Amino acid sequence: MAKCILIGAPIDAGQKRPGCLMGPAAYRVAGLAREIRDLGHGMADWGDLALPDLREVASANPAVHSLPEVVGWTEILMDRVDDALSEGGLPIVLGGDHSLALGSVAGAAAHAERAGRPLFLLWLDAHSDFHTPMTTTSGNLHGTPVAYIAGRGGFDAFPPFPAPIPADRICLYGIRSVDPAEHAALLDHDIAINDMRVLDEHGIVAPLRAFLDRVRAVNGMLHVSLDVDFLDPSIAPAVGTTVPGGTTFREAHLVMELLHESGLVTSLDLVELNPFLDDRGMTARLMVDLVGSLMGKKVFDRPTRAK
Ligand code: 4U7
Ligand code: MN
Ligand code: MN
Ligand code: MN
Repeated sequence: MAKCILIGAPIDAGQKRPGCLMGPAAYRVAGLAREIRDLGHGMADWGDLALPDLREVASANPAVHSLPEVVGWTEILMDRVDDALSEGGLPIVLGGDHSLALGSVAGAAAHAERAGRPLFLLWLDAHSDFHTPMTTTSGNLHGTPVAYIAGRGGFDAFPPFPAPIPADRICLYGIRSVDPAEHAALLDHDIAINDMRVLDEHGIVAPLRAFLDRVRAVNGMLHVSLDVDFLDPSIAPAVGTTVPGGTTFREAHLVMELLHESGLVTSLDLVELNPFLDDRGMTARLMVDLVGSLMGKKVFDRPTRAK
């Protein structure tokens, strides 16, 4: 059984549409803690983090906004996620926009390095989030974490990423929106790109199993970053960056069920939920239900028979 640690990260500085900062509250209202406890796991809620005092940091790209805020969140999240892992916990970071992954994955990477274990990253998202602060045209830093994690340049304002994750340990899964600058950079990196075309053709199980096998083979740690827009907007409307053609209810649950069976997940982000855009809490509830599946909830629990 896992010891789950909820870490609220009410951050919406990584994009421009207000509302993501209500995410942690919505997950609590939707019963995330109860869902986890009822499955028999340990559960601690560390509450919401507060933004530390801001340092003055400059950006060479005038489009970038809220840089000091995002740097501040990165520093505190890095520290807290590292702490949660060091206590033997499974940190679940409640966002907040996806810029929080700059910090959460950095914290996991710092811990993995000390533990002497390789860290892998599964990025469940409609977007590749592979911009650097120099290439983003929207200026929204929630579109940059994968580049930071992979060790790309242009992040001078940020703490150096503890141990950049080699491209072949990163798996993008579900993507269907990639900007030209991201596309060009991705061609230079050996990242597994399971876009929706790949998932349509091969199904969602085989590419995920292949990645999980690679994690298992080297006793890796696995950080999963779940962006609400991974899901089709028809079942998950509460997100500012909807892209049609996302995963269905059952596909998303199957991903979570496979992750549970693998026993490999060591940290998790739930990001981009904007409760202000939700329809009677349906997206918050769905995200809680998905975490349930990730933590072992089954449609029908078959007792394993001794052979
Ligand atoms: B998210 C975008 F232009 N690429 O950079 C950008 F399409 O965390 C979107 O995945 C980024 O939701 C989306 O602004 C970031 C855009
Ligand atoms: Mn600490
Ligand atoms: Mn994202
Ligand atoms: Mn996205």
